Amino acid sequence: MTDLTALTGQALAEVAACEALAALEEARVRWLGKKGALTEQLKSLGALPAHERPAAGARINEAKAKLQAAIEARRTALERMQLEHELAERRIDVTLPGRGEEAGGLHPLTRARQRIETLFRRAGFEVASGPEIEDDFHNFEALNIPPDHPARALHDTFYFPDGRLLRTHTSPVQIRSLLTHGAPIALIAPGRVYRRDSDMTHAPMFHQLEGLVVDENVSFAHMKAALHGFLQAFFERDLAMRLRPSYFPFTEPSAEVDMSCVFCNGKGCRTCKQTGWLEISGCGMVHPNVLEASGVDPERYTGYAFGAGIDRLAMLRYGVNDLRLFFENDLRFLRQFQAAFA
Ligand code: 2U9
Repeated sequence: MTDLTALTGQALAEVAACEALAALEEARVRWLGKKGALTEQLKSLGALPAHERPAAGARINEAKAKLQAAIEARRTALERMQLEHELAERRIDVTLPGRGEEAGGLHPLTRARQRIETLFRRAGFEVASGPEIEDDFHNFEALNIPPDHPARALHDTFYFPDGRLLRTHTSPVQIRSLLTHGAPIALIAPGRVYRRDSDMTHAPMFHQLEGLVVDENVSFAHMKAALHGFLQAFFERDLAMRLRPSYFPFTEPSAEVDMSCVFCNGKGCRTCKQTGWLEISGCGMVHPNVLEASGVDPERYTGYAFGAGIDRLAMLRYGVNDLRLFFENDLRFLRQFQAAFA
């Protein structure tokens, strides 16, 4: 066996001379690692006569423990030196003011949607949602829009190669709800919808609110009252509403919903093009074919449905004159909604 005392002395001296943590780690591996000099000593014990082995082993372990302790002590000292050095180099002025936290806010379209949901829940409606990628049946067929129907052209649909599509309205949510739960039912379906048009007043993705009530003896008068009540609650004012005859494949009879202009109270202004009225929604009695396709007996049940643009409702409530502002996420615009309105 090499002289253990001399070897230990050399190791301790090397450790004491280390000026950096990396060098200390190298020394540790050199002496105590798997192939380290002191570890090798333990391996050579086998060469000694059996009665000498326990004492020699104990001495080697003692030397290893001593060196280990010296390395730890040196590491602590080097770490402290490094910290002190860094503290001296990088001064932090703890008296400087903090950067501050800015309160976030909900997007105006989210606020409008939540407001709509609260009002309809209060009136006994459920809030339903469904997939944005739909199939032909739920988006068109079940809504009385067969493949050759001219209304398909108006929808300007985004198709996937496999024939699936981005829903052009949230009506498929109602179809799915009817198929799953049947009648009676009262729900609204707010959500994103997609159409291939984009200009000053149209975005390829916009937000729709649709509603559906199906029960025995549901009438056009129920629909009119529900829509008028909603508009007055949403805009928080006593506004007038009128219905004009219209056509949708999924409702019969169908109507366009106008409300008195919220900017001029019906007197006539730029926004309502001097008419005193704003187009806000479409509605009608659910077509018997639609009830049938959804597994509901049209002889027993009737229903009403309506559809409106959430983006348009939000523009009118918050006085926003350009739809694109909702999609640009300009903080100067969004900040104005932080606490101003519900
Ligand atoms: C089922 C049955 C009937 C939904 C309806 C409208 C009238 C309507 C437009 C308003 C502006 C869409 O956002 S918009 O472009 N919608 O006028 N939507 S009735 O009718 C349904 C829906 C589901 C089962």
